[in-house]
Order: sequence, then C-alpha cells, then structure tokens
Amino acid sequence: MQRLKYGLLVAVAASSMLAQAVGKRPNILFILADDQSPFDLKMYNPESELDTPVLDRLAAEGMIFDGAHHMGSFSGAVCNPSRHMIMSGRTVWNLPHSKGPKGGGWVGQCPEDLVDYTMAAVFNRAGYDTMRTCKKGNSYAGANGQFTVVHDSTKRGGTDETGSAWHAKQVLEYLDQRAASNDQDPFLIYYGFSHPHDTRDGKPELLRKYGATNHKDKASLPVLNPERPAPALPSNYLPAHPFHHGHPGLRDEEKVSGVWMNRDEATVRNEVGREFACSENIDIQIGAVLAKLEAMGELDNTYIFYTADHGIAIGRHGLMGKQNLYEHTWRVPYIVKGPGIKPGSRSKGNIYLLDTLRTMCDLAGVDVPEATEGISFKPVLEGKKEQVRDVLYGVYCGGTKPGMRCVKKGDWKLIKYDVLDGKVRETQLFNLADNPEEFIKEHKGLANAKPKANQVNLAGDPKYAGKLKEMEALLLAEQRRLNDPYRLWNQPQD
Ligand SMILES: [Ca+2]
Repeated sequence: MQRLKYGLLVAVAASSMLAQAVGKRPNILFILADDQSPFDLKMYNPESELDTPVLDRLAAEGMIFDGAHHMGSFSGAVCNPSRHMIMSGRTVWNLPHSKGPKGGGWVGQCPEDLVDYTMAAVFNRAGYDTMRTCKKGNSYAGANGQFTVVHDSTKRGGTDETGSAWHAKQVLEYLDQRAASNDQDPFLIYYGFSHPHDTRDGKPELLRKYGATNHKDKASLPVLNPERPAPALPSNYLPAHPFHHGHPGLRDEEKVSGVWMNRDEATVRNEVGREFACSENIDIQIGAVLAKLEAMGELDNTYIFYTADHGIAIGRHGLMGKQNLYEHTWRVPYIVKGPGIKPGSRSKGNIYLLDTLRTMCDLAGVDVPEATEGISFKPVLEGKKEQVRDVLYGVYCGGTKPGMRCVKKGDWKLIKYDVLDGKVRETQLFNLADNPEEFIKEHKGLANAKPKANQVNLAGDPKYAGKLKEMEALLLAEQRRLNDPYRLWNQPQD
C-alpha cells in the first residue's frame, strides 16, 4: 500500500507501472468549466474567498497562464463559438457558422469538412481512445459526436446526481472499464462541467460554507446570513454599468434566476457565494478523477489542461454575464500539468483557447490538422518562451452591431463600444500594469473600490493620445487580419 498525493490509499497495479516504463504515449485530460472568471481563483486573485485545493495543487505541479483568452463571440451564447474554437482551433470569424452583416456579401472562411479536423477526430486517427462528458447543447455538436464514448447531459443541480458529480461519475466509470479490460491505448478525455454556469444551485454544505442560498423568489432579495457572511463584493463591482452594453433583452443581464436585473449588494454577494459553491464542488470532482488516475498509475503520464470556455462578470463593472470584454470575462483560467512542465511555473503565454488543439497535438506527437489556425504553446510549457503572440484581439457582437471590440498589447488595452445604432460610442484605454481591475471613474467613491488616481480609463487624457492612436491602428489591423466583417464608427469601411 502506498499513500498517494490525491488522497487515496491504494495498491498500485504492477502492469500500469510497467507500461509507463516502456515509454507509452501521453494521455490527455482536458477539463473545462462553464463560465468561470480567472479572478474567482486565488491563484489569480489572492483576495478571492473561493477554496480550490485540487486546482492549487495542479498549478503547483504545473504551469499557470496569466494571459489566456477566448477570442469572442458573434452570438449571445458565448459558450457556443468558444467551444467551436476549442474543438477546431479556428478563429472566431472562420467558424462554420460565423455570421456577418445581413446582405453584406461577407463570406466566412471555413473548410466544409471541418468536423474531420476537430479534436476527437484527430486523436482517433492517431490511435487514441477518446471519451467525453459535458453539458449538452450550446457547443459544436458535430465535433462532440466524434468522441468514441460520449456521456453529455446538462447537470446544474445541487445534488450529486443532478450536479457536477454526475460528470465525474462518467469519467470514473470509463476509467474503471479501461482498467478492467487492461486497455493500454493512450486516451484523450474531455471532462467538461455544466457549472458554475447559472442556474448556480450549489450543494447545501458548500452553500452554507459560502453563506449563500439558492434564491428562487423573483419578488424578494436574498437575505444574507450574518453568521456565515457571503463573499465580499468584487472590488470592481458597480451597481450599474455606466452605459448600455448594447444587447437589449440579453438573458445573462436580465433573466438569470436568483439575480434578474438586481445589482444590489445582497444579490451580488449571494450569487458570488453560489458561484463559489459550484466551483468548489467542481474542484472536488476533479480531485476524484485525479486520484483515480494516480491509483491507475496513469497520472504522471497524463497532460492535464484546466480552463473555462470564458470568464464571467457576476457584479464586476455592474454586469452579470459573459457578454463583455473586460479582463474578468475575456480572460480564462488556464493551467497545464504534465511531463516536462516545470512544477510551480507561471507564464503570460498570450494564448487563446483555440491554441489548445495544436498544442495537444504537439505534446502528443500527433499530426496537426491543417484547418487549425492556433499556435502551439509547447515552447511556453517547456520554459523556452514567455508568450506566443504580442497582440490579442477580442469581440462581442451578439447584440446590436457592430458591437464591442478590444485589442491588447503589452500592458495596454483598448476597448471600443459601437452599439444601439450609434447611440453608444465609447472608448476605453487601460494600462493594465497600473489598473489591472480596469477601474473607471464610476468606481471612485464606492466603499469597496479604492482606485488610485491613475486607475481610470485613459482614453480622454491628452497625455495618452499617441498611445490611443497606436492601439486604434492595432485594432483595425487585427480586424482585417482575422476576417472581422464589421467596422466601427471611426474606422474606414473597407
Ligand atoms: Ca459558458
């Protein structure tokens, strides 16, 4: 008997130890949370009250990425393009269903047989066993169907059968079957959760820990428990965003159960508590699978990816949803552990989720599908490079057009809003080294936010006129390069 890191006392099977010794190809475990901001996690935000001991340990044994992003969305269901990009490695305007202006003559660029070049199809051809569990819907059905074993169901309840433990059970049973049949092929497991996406129904013991309740009554506000305080308001919380986000009737901003259009302190803190209850449960379920892999002797030969399809606001900047381009929502948590990755390492990376597929292929020695537009960040994982690109682009245009755009280079970030038929035309320029939380003037005077003088939108400051011009030019160049079919009010209509 041997005591293992992930908490199980087990007898280690001699056969699987042997398999490792003869140089098996690496397994891949890709773990995806649904709607999680990097700043929910202590590794990205030491002030966060969320406990994720399993992810902390994963990070301590692997690499944390500080510059991981999803590229954006042309739909209110941000999950959907994000998951297409993960599966195919295509950029946001080159997906099978990327949409340009009606009657505008714009044509999306995408191979018709893209599904044959998606994650599971590629690894099946390379001799991998592929298995997937995740929520159902709002993703790339064709690509999902390529996995040899699929157990998809949307599980957002507050019990083991109706919540995240159900997804864990599918993976654990699959691993049991492999062990029973002594399957020696390498595996790719896509381990997706339906949470912490709303409805954020947490398990009772975790809700208690985070002082939250599964609030269901639209006619009242949740009552905070004075003995078990819910998490504090996020420091960049606002009671309202200073201008309209441009997507009237947007579900995430108006219809989330437990929140609706309320932005009061009790509602936001209760909802953050619910999010944390769901996220800690995910952490526990990841721990169960890692313990199983360790017991099978497969853990050290497995690349483990942990990320989310996009971030989420939950009260930050007065927003609730994922339809914005602030860092809390445009960025995603991203951790990788596996053979050759230095424990406790941390890099910027400047990666997109769509780089995942090419990187997986690179790590596993699998042929890279031609349709993939991503960049392999294996050199970052090996400590040979800090980042794979200098400029990052983001879009949200699921509401009124042309929508929001952002571009980031070094410490500088530009966000533009051109929505509601020109009624909202706004520009934000942030220095993220000085102002990582993207405080704007509305944060001044709020009890929980204490922005310093330079922590503000710099777009109107004449001192930064040159920087603004430079960032505007970068944004236009990225829009052209990435086949963005729209232009903003102050751009040439080419
Ligand atoms: Ca999502």
